[in-house]
Amino acid sequence: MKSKILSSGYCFLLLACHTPLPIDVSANAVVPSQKSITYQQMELIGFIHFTINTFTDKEWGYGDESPEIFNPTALNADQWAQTAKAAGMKQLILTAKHHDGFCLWPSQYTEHSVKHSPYKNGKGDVVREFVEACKKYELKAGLYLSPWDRNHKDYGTQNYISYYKNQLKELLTQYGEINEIWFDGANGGDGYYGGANEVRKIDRNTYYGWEEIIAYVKNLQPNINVFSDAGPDVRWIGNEKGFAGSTFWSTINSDCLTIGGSKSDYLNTGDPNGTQWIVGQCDVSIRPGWFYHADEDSFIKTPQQLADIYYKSVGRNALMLLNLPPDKRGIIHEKDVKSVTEFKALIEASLAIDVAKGQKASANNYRAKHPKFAPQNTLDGDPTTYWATDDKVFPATLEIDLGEPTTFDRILIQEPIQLGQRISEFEVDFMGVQGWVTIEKGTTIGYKRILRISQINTNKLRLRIKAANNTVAISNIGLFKSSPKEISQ
Ligand code: FUL
Repeated sequence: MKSKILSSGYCFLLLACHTPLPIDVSANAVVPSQKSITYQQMELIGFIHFTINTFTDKEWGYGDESPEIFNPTALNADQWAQTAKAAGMKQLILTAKHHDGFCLWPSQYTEHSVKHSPYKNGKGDVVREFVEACKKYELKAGLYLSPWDRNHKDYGTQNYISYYKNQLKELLTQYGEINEIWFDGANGGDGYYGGANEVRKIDRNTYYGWEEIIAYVKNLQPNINVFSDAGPDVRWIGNEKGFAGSTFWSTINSDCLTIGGSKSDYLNTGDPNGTQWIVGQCDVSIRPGWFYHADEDSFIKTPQQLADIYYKSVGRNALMLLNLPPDKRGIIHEKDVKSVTEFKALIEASLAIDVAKGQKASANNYRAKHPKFAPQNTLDGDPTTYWATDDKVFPATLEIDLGEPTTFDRILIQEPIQLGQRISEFEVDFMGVQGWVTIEKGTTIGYKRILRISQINTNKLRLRIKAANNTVAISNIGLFKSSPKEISQ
């Protein structure tokens, strides 16, 4: 009996030794919230710039435009949402109010709105139509409410701040769930201002009282994502071309940021020592302007140009926010629809077949030799599983054996960002006839990095991570051969 007990205890001990509980990879001090991860996973979202400017052929209205000018003949918010959905977008953001102050909804706080326009005899509400269309097509809805208002007589005084908050309250309480509020950085300057026709300057740091406005917004919609130059949830990328820096950290110090006054280079790269996680968003228009202008009908970005932007935004750890401005009819022009639809098809074709999937992965080290951290986890398509090394292993080397010579020119790499953003230097090699050849040297990876390399044919690929701010972890690697329709940039 005694020996039986002894031997079963021995067995248990043995088992415990063979499957030791691994010490988990420690998370960074700055990690994204689940809300930020879900936001980042949208990857591609859209902008709808539409207002009185569409009818005056301007980019910035002065604020003295008559609401009578706003007269779309065939407004169809379903067509906006349908186009966005077909293009693979997950969210749309509408300019509820641009700098000219005209409101696309019948605000009770101003007469400068759709209620004095011929549209539906003043009974229309474009914000409502927009939100309903988004719901119908299962898109998240976002709203742009310009902090600058060139129409309002009180702009520059505290009365205007109360007006602005009242408008936020209308937008965030009357239309159901709003996933994003977009605070633009342009503010102060000349305008109509209720007939004063003058220049009004404001102090960007103090005038709006952003901290209080943001708290007010979050109180109305606790799950909302607030966009601005300074976040707090989503931040501008520092240019309107749609390009994130080739080094791009989701971490940044918001103390160094001011809405309307942040350094664009800093926004464009982020900060490895940043104390906040603020998701990067790359805004860009499909046309030269943000609003529709008939004379730009032949300057619509091609599917190839849009694909290039996709690689420089989504492929660099940020989101792509593509503007599709409706025309005077109130629908997205056929040429824009064609281009964005073809762009979607192009990206889909380029990233359709992952030749690494199901192949063999090995590494110079994996944590405690435990399956939870095995290199094979990078090829399972599951973003929650990952390969991780023991602490302080540099370089950390992951090798993919493709079994036979295989052709590809796109390399997709992902970090498990729930642990933070870590990698700051990596290299990629392929097996050539005479041994390993380096084809890419890079810095950051983050949620997603897509590398465009010249086409290679090889049976082995190697990722060498040379530096990181914490233990190395990679959740996913994919190898693809791009569509011949895609012109490499
Ligand atoms: C800018 C604005 O001034 C443009 O008109 C546009 O709305 C763009 C997205 O943001 O700052």
